[in-house]
Amino acid sequence: MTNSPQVTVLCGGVGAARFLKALSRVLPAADITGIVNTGDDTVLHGLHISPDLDTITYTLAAAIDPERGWGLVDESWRALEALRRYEQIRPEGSQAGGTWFGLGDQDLATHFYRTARLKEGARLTDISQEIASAWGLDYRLLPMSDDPAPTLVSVDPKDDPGGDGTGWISFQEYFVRHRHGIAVRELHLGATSAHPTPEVVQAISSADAVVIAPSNPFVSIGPIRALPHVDELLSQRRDSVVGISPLVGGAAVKGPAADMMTDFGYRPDSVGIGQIYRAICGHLVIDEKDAVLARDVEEQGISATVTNTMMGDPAIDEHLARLTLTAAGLSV
Ligand code: FO1
Repeated sequence: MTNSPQVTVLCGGVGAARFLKALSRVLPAADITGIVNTGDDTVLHGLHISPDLDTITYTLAAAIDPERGWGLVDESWRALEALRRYEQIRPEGSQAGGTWFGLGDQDLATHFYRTARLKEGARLTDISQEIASAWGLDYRLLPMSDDPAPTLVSVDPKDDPGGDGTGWISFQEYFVRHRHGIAVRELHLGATSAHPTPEVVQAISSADAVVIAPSNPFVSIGPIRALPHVDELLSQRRDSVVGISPLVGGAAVKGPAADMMTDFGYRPDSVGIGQIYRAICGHLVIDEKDAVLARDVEEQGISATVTNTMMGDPAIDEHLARLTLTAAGLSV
């Protein structure tokens, strides 16, 4: 009997969660490692929230709310509603009791547990695995770092009237409070002064293939790449690294990726994605609706695989997972 290959996936939130699920149709979950962006992490009400880890855990456990794509299905919001009482009386300048970030009653349990374990001195790496086990998952889900690595977003201060006037806001303020509806001028990736964990270094170096999930290249994959040594490790094994484009027909399946491509001077399509990834990946999977772009992708020295990347149907998911691994040189 031959061992099944070990596959590592660089992950943001929703698109990555769907791809990990798709991969489990062709590989045992225990052979799949997700390295998950923590640049989106935030502390609210004293609670440590790791949105991408949560979205992936809940999706793989089939407990995610399918409409929202975040938080738990059949959720109730009584704690958040109760907070509104305090939000009305807090002194000017206080952030206490804010209700702009939706924390459901059951979801709070995850943040309680993570925060309490961090206070006990546990590593986010171990805690994330404990949470995954509590949800019955066999996947290995690794935060990209145990160090804080917050992504900060620079916007026009006029677009952030209640802010401190600098225009620098946290990622969640940009994404949730402003519904990612304002232009981004610049990003500051806290990951540049954080460290990848030994588990992350090992998962990138020793996997049989590395996949870059269809996630935002700047704010989901960008922080993982910004960790010291990660780009170097990926470029050393470029031929077995395959990316999946998050853009289909010039638009993101979810989130602000296409707008950010334009904000940062890239073509908002799979050719632009190829430009961003060409140093670290040898292959790009693009959607069949973008088949005409395959030649332009390949002109950048990246092989292009064209298929349906819109996940959700079991047969399509399995086909995408197989083609992705085949592009990386594996036979599954
Ligand atoms: N996304 C929203 O658009 N609105 C919310 O109120 C919100 C709350 C939230 C709570 C916990 C959690 O784990 C995720 C949550 N998200 C929410 C999703 C999340 O903030 C973003 O989708 C990601 O950071 C982008 O990848």
